[in-house]
Amino acid sequence: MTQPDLFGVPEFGREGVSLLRGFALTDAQELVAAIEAVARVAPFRHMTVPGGGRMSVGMTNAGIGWVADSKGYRYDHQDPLSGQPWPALPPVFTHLAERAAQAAGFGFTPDGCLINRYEPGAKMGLHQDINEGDYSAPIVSVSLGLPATFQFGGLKRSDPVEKITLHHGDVVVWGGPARKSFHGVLTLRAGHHVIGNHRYNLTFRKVLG
Ligand code: MD6
Ligand code: FE
Repeated sequence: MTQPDLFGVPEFGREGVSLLRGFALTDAQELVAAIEAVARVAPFRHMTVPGGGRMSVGMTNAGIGWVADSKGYRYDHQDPLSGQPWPALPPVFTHLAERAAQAAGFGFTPDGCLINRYEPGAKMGLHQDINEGDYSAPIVSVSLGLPATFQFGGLKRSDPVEKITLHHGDVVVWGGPARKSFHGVLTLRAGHHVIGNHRYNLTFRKVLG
């Protein structure tokens, strides 16, 4: 069932963040098929971060891609595994991201999408998304599959965090004063879901200013 936009209601009233419950539900099957098509060309991989750790979340990209390696974090047109350009943004991705941004009051066309795959046990530590060229653009985040606990903090790592469960089909649009907030995902708990027993997250960005 599609639920209404909950922006501004007590469940989640943070300025600059809109939680669109179920916004991607009607497109979910097509989105998953598109993710799997991207992953046949550019497989999910566990990137190594500059400190030497291996990320527990599997990642791939469409459009301009986010890459981590021992030298740092950056955006790149090419997949370092293949030396080929990342697969193009599937039209179903772009269209959904544009509609979600519009529903949240932003004009936005993404040029890149980081695709995260969480198996049970995977997590993402608190971080800021600060490698993009255009901070006036929001980030549109789509959750598919198993539910996860998302943590929203403030502009400092030490600021208190608020937790919210993101379910299959939920979309978060995140911009303006919230754009550089710390955030993360708690360890994914095992469960069963019709799309597979994992979670996908799509984060759409405007990388080029
Ligand atoms: C995730 N999301 O939900 C990871 N970043 O799996 C993010 O890191 C994220 O959801 C910026 C804005 C929205 C997000
Ligand atoms: Fe992020």
